[in-house]
Amino acid sequence: IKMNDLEYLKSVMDEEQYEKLEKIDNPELHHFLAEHIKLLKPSKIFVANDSDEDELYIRNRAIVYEEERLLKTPGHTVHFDNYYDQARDKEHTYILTPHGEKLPYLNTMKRDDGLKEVLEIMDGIMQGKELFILFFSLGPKNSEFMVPSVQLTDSAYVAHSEFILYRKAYDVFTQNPNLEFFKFVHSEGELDERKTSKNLDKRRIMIDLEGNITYAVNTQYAGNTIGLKKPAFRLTINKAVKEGWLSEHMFLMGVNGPNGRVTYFTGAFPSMCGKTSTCMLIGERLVGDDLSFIRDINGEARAVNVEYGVFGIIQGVNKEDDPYIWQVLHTPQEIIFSNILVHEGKPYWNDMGEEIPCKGENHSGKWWCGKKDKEGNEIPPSHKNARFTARLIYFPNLDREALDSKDGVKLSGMIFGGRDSDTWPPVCESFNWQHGVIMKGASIESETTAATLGKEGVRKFNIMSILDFMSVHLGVYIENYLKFGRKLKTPPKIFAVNYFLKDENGNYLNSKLDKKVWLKWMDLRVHNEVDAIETPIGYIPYYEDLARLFKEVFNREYKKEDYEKQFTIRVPNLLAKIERIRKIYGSMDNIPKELYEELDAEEK
Ligand code: SPV
Ligand code: MN
Repeated sequence: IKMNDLEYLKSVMDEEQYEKLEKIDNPELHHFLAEHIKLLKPSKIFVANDSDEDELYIRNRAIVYEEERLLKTPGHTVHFDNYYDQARDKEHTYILTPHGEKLPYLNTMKRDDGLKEVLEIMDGIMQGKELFILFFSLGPKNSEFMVPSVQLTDSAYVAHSEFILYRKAYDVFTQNPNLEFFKFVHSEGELDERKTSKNLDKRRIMIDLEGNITYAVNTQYAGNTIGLKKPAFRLTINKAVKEGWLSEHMFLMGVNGPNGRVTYFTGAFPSMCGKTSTCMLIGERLVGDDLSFIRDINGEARAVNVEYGVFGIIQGVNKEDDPYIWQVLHTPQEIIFSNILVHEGKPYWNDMGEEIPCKGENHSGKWWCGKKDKEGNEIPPSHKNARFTARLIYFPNLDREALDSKDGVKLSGMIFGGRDSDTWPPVCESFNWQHGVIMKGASIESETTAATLGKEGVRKFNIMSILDFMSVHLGVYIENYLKFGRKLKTPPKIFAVNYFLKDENGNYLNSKLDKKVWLKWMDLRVHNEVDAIETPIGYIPYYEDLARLFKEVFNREYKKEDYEKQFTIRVPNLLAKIERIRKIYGSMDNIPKELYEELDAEEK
């Protein structure tokens, strides 16, 4: 007998779970679920609505299935990923294109081949497991920004993380018949005795732009598996380009100005180049630390945080430099620590500014000081990419109103940063939108750090710090940016910052906190409250303004000789950079002519 999708769902689910699906009038959803349940073959199915009860059920499942363990502080848990599964797997992440077209800098595969490969791996993969069906929204609910999403996963840890990181949206599905939505399918696959994914050779992340669906399999690391985070990001970049808005790898923050004025900025930085430390600056307002949607609403650029929580790097978080994160990590709230060291129920991580015990359990299993891995490398207390997962509402610096605003906040400035020891000044404002998009955003180069494999200090091209997640042709992406700015009455001002300039002896020219002064200067520029020096690369600050700001912010003297070293326009290095960028884009077709015009003008 041929059953329709709802009849099929009813036949494989408990009554109570089925009823939650029946309340949603959406044949496409029912079909998607039926097809994937037939494929994945879970032994049990749980559908979560927005109730506290269902959320608690998921949290408890993570403990029952031993994907998380309780720590001493109430609400705190720890999760471990496989030792070789603790960062994004770029090599096995594919953008599926109709005919396997190669796109510059993208890892692509022919759609049919990619789907066949991943669906074969996933066939029957949830036998003996419980499938969780979850509903969330990217961006504020019932707003112009909202992208409703459904996640399927057999990992209670992934499900739990999503309840911390996103806005629950089962109600959006019940209230809106035939809602369009994004689909994320994940299976952690077979687990080993430590409850970490075992078959890493069959780890795949497939991004199907045509179906607005992503698959992740045989991995637990959140950057691969949390559908709403980086898998979704590839889909939203594609959607934004098609619809004429921006989906960006950017923090969103408010800068406090005179007389209670708040000015909002987004910022894009490659990892370990100051993104989190900028949006968490003491005395300013946090809205989001990773992903922003930016839309044109009545001719104004408006921005929202896509997420509702933080999946942040924990290495180096200490009481003095990161008071807000430190406070969050030391209060009894729901927090998942991942790939850190646990000893007697307490979490420890590298460079936390406290004594770390020489034993415990960490991302490598049972751990002791001096332990080496298979490759002979000494294993530190925590993985360099160890993380915490926490709700934004617990951050004392959160701008809650901005986070919940359905119209987002008015975006006045965009900041692009990178790690650059010898070329860019610490802060520089572009002449206009086009100049900023091309010469600041599309020309980002950043030097590799010890955090990634390979040689340190090698410049790497990273357009808008988004290259790892790019899902469309770079020319199309740039074109969309240029068009977006033309629609705005007053486009946001675009700035480039560089916190990493060095002198001839290799010493940094700036201290870690100087960025606060650059931010205050950018705020004044947005409001036309200071003049600036016009240079061939854009506007730079006058010494007197910075000296005044250093005094105001830190009560510190800013030496003229330091200013001169930092803000010298390094002509030969800048010319060399223009040549490198021209070469990079020269190897691609269909790059907007404006890009070459800007490069030529600056060179001249
Ligand atoms: C990043 O690497 O940019 C992150 C962490 O935000 S991940 O979720 O792994 O992408
Ligand atoms: Mn990120």
